[in-house]
Amino acid sequence: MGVSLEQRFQGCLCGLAVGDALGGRFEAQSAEHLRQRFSNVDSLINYVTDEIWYTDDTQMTIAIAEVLADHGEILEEPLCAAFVANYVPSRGYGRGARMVIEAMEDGEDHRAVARKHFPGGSYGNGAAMRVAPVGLIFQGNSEELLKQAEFSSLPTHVHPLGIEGAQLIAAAVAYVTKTTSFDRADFFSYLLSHCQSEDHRAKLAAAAKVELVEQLAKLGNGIEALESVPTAIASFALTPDSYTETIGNVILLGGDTDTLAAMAGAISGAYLGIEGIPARLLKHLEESAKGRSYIMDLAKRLFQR
Ligand code: 8NA
Ligand code: MG
Ligand code: MG
Ligand code: MG
Repeated sequence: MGVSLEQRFQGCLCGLAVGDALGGRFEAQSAEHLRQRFSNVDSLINYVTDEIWYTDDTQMTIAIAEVLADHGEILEEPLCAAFVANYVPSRGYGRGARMVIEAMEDGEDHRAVARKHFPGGSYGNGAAMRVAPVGLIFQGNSEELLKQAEFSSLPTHVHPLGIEGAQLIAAAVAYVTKTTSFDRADFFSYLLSHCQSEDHRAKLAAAAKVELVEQLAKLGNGIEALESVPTAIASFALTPDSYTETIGNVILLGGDTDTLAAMAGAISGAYLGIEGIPARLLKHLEESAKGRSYIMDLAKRLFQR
């Protein structure tokens, strides 16, 4: 497969944004309802005929990518500043994330808010949904990859499962960015080698066994890292050669559709490159100040790093 590294960087960020924007149209709907509306993935994809707008998932990913492009690593202060600068609450943020970012905005002790709002910190998928650029930049160094993924989580997610979800998505992006011919068994053993908790290990083992679209649902479609990260990974591994199947199959699960498709889309785009995303979908991605052109350019800046 002749995909350049630069195309993979663009594929990853645009794959995330398009997945988020398409999935965002169906957030919190049920699988039953979606299955009635769309008989298959093609009908879901064909539904896109006008501009699609991304949500918090892409907005926070842009913040992380900006920090990496400027500094080459995750630094807490610039990262919090970038979260605040990119914050548009109407894009749909998790309850905890909103409180933490607003504390940052107001110069309050946001770390205390992040630790206290949920007991033990947030195990939501908010750190995982935004971590993909870390996987692109630190693809060559596992130890640094895990550390940087953790740093990118900590401002909002201090719960070990919230952090580990981010580490797994970063590892998946790193793995596929280096891969030209996808080997499913090797992919899952790589991910397991980057995973400590019994909870995520069990889910990853189940994800590795998924061979039919119908089996994805049992992995979960929720807002928690554990109920969405393994699902997104399994969807990519099921259809590595199709971006639309990878995002479409998780959107049709219902629930946290934007985040499932953002994570699955980032991995798929990093593997297939920008050419793997149908031009028709890409064309409909919002062209706002930080829309399609900005995201493409940000991917270039990251690549030059
Ligand atoms: P978060 O940190 O607020 O966590 C998300 C949710 O997970 C919380 O609201 C809780 O329900 C639950 N949760 C997390 N940790 C705990 C805990 N320790 N104990 C009990 N419950 C807990 O936000 P986040 O950034 O992790 O969330 C990411 C999600 O928020 C993504 O799906 C994203 O798309 C967004 N989101 C937005 C909307 C919206 O308003 N449009 C709806 C759902 C999700
Ligand atoms: Mg969202
Ligand atoms: Mg405020
Ligand atoms: Mg979501």
